[in-house]
Amino acid sequence: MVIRFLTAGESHGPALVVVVEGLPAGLPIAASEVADELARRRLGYGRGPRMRFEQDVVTLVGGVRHGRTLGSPVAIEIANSEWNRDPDKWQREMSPEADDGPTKAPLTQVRPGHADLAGMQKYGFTDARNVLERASARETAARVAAGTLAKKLLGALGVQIVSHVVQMGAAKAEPGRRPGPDELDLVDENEVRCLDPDAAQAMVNEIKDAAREGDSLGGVVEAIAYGVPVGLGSHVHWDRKLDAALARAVMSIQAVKGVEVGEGFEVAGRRGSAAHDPVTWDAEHGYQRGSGLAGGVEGGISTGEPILVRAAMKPLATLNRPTLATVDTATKEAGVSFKERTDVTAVPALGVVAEHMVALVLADEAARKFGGDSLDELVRNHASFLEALARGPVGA
Ligand code: EPS
Repeated sequence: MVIRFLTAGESHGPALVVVVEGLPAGLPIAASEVADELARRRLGYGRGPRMRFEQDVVTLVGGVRHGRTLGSPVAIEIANSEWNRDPDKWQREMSPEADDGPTKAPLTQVRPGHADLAGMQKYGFTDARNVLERASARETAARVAAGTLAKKLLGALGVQIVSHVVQMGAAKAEPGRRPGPDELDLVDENEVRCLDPDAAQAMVNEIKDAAREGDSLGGVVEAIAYGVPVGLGSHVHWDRKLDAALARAVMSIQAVKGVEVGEGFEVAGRRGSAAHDPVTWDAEHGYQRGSGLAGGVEGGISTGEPILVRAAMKPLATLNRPTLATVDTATKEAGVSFKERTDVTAVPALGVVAEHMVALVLADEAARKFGGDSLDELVRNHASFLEALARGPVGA
């Protein structure tokens, strides 16, 4: 890996932090750009109370000077709004000091579907809070911060990544209408981040119904990367395949249970003669694929077509009216799972997080393919590859 990142921090601790290593020097970045992407992550009808008060205050702690990266690791801190605003609520409960005992009763009515029980068994905990604080999707804020840098790097290579919601609970958008590279603002204007107005209304209604019943909703998003050059990833080894890297990155997002590249599941039911994108060539555009069935990746290598990644999120495991059958790990008595503050759905936010995870994978692969210690060098190498490709044995 050339560009890698590590996040740390608990949902209700003082802050999340992320360190991104391997970025070239000279990449322009402002804390406000990270904050803008974090604000997009808070969007969406059906988000919980935290998204209304959370400020996501961003500090660039290292690796950036006068608005540009230095080539050293970039460290970003995202403060948690409640820590100082309501000191009695979390400061002692989440204190790292041995003398500060917990202020709340241990959480033992573990939530089916969350990391609670398996995490307690694995780490030997008696309080699910030791697991849930890190398992929480709050951690995706740190990923979005790292992904903002990746998006900026890709932007310098002409790559743009967008996302949208195509399914919320049982409400599905008409297939085929996808945001273009410049339509991200249009998607974000919609309260469920869906471009199909009828489906968007049906999605809002689904969320209202679920909210009324104290229930939660999952759904499906698509992330699309435009302008990705041919040649990222490789067929030569399993862990160099671009689609595999994308699937892993997107599957790692909290509550995602399915990932598809292109029309992976659809084409499984077709004959081979109707399952592959025809290759065409003309002097103006070079090689093109007549359809997007492969999702822009063939043999683990980007083809130059838009890359399409679809992700399915399960309904959140925390319910506002808990009805999921469980066992209290302290008493072994049957009951229902505990209630934490939660969202009715986080599917609109999933799209934003998926964009950033896709960006991190593509930026890493671009840095590997084109190399360079400065952004200028990386951009030059990218341009030189494309020129050589046009002149090469098979032409562009
Ligand atoms: C989230 C923050 C969390 C949850 C949610 C996602 O904040 P809090 O627990 O303070 O409300 O709202 O996480 C879950 C629903 C979950 O099950 O983990 C966020 O910032 O995305």
